[in-house]
Amino acid sequence: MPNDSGFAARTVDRGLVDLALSGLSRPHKTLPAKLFYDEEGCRLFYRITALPEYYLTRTETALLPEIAPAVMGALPADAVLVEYGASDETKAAFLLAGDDARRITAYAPIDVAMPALQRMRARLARSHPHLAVHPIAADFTDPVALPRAVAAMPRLGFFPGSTIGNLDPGDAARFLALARRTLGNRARFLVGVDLRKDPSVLLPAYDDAAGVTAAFNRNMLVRLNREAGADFDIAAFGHRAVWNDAESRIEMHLVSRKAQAVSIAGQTICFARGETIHTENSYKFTAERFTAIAAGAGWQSAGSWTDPARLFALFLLRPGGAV
Ligand code: AVJ
Repeated sequence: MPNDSGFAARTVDRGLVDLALSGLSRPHKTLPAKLFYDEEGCRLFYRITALPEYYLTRTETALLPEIAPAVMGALPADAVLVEYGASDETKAAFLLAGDDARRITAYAPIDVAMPALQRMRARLARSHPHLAVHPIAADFTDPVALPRAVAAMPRLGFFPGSTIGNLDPGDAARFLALARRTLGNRARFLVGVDLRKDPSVLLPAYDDAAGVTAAFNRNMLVRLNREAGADFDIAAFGHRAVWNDAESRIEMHLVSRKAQAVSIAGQTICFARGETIHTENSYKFTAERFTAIAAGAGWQSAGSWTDPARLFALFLLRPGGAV
């Protein structure tokens, strides 16, 4: 609808504007990693998972069918699989394929993107007709209420992909404690964790030769231009991946290639040449470190598995530990 000035009003997502401005007003500019995942960001992430340098998805996916019997065999009958950050059912399907898979009779995928959840439900109705699917549209770092239909069932939590590495240590501990409450006393929780390793392996995984990760990083600015009324000159920002050894994390930054000013919904943000926007942390864990964080959140280890090169690990947690 035309406004008073005669121009078509542009739809601006106020929440997104506030989120962007708050991060970009800090002395060290930041933007939250969850802003990566619009439709195009999800597409780019899928391309990342298939890159030769990005060993994470491939390694975890190879482990899942191997460990499924041990994970599923320990479950009580009539359990619900609760997946945190489930953009599709590919990984869950490995758990649902083994001999003991029928112990899982319900699946509650949690994700912020409702359209993806709906598509998933439609596919699962064909591929797993016996499974009751209860999509939950939510940010998994918020407290999640499980649907009444699954409330009485024992729960297997599933948090693959080392998405936990996106959370700062305090947030990771809080998330695990929240999941401990949501999943209850008869729970098991299977968590995928990327392991600490040589930066010569880590850095290319976050700065690939084909430039897909660079496009994924820059897409955040494309999104702000479209949805937050911003005017970023996309080509004026470079992609940089950094290994921060003291924090044990890969950082992704967008580097301003020149001194420039950007407007976001009418507010001006100035960049010096070389100044960066910190867009993501991806923490890498030792087994000891992950187990310690989990213990602090009320979980103890019920098993763990890794690939021969020790790139990636899956931890099966059960209630216990210090809390
Ligand atoms: C989806 C958070 C696990 O940190 O490896 C991939 C996201 N960022 N390449 C990761 C990501 C850059 C990914 N996680």
